[in-house]
Amino acid sequence: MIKDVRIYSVYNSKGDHALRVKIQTGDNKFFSASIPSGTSKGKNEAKDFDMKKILEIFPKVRQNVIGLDENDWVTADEIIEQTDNSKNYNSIGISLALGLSLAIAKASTAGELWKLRGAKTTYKFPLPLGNVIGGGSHGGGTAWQEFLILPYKAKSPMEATQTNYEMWKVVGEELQRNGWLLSRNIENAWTASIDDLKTLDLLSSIAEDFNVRLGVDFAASSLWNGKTYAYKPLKKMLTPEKQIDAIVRTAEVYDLYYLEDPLHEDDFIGFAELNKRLHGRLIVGDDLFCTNRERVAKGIELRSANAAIIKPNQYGTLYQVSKVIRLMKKNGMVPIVSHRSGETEDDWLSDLALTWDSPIIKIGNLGSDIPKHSRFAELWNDIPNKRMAPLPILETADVEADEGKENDEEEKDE
Ligand code: 2PG
Ligand code: MG
Repeated sequence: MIKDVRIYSVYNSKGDHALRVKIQTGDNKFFSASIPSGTSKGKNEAKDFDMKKILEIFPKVRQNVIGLDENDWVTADEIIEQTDNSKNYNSIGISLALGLSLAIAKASTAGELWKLRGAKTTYKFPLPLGNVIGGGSHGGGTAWQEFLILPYKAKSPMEATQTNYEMWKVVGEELQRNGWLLSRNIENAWTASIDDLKTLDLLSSIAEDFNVRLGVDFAASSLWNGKTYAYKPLKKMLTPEKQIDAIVRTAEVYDLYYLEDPLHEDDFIGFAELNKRLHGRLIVGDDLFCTNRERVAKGIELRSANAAIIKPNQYGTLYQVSKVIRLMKKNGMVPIVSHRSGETEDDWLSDLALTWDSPIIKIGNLGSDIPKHSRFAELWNDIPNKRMAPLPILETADVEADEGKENDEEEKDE
């Protein structure tokens, strides 16, 4: 039984406030969770509050949580949702709702969150998608936000982390050697004075030595002005049609495997066109979906994407997010759990990637998301039945949907 709940204002990697929630169970054990925050947020994300407001709301929420059975995390999440009783966590805010949900889920698994959905025959460790050069609203010279690498041949999480780190270092040296290096941004990605395509020229010349596939988070909503995509550094405007053509060309020329938010967050139809034209590559919705169940359902219906970013603090409690993932898997959509650009010391995202069978995890390199990389190294040691997740096979979406069924029965029906 939950005996007490406390909250703290701690820090994230941007130096801003982050919420930490700590619960005390009847046997005097403590479990806590810290919540990150984003910079380039989607407009459909759940409501979040500052600490002043959270402190005002907290006493009422605390009363409802004290006395709950920490071992029944699904019912606890339902009580948290009832306490909020609004559409988008408008009354208690997402940080408090998710912080409680995570702390309780940690308690229900004695701190081993990867066991949340029971034992699996094999645990598939996700491939880490690492950010090497950045721009857009995260800071940097490029219009596109993140230039990403995926070490698809790695045989362990440690090898994958090392590959991403080594390549990040070589990219930095090359930028320096050419006089293009500016600095590092909030995700510890290099920032440079070269444009988007020159950045891809550089990365593709290095990628082969490291066995990585390339990806980009275009974060296109930050370029969209309501009519056109504005590439300020190039003094260029692209109509939606021209943006689609440019994305297709770029994906083919540079053999991009991963394309996140290539269009603005309301263009479900444009996404569907790209998804059709770029067969065999991951077309990923982040701001497009905001992890939101209704938006994901719309994307499935319109075939807007074959993958979606899962950021729990965009949407809701673990139970709510689990339901979104189940919907995706049933429809052959790949879930990709992701950090935020303002991260904390917490490592729950790594555990969730395992419990939710996310074949890819989007996290920073060793310089920015250390706890999550270290958690994989620890769990790789502890879990006997494991392997690295293979690259999702995009041509056979039905196979992916079937694989998802293996865990569906473990969850309560809606
Ligand atoms: C993104 C993320 C994480 P933010 O756009 O994918 O890299 O950024 O947390 O700022 O939304
Ligand atoms: Mg994104």
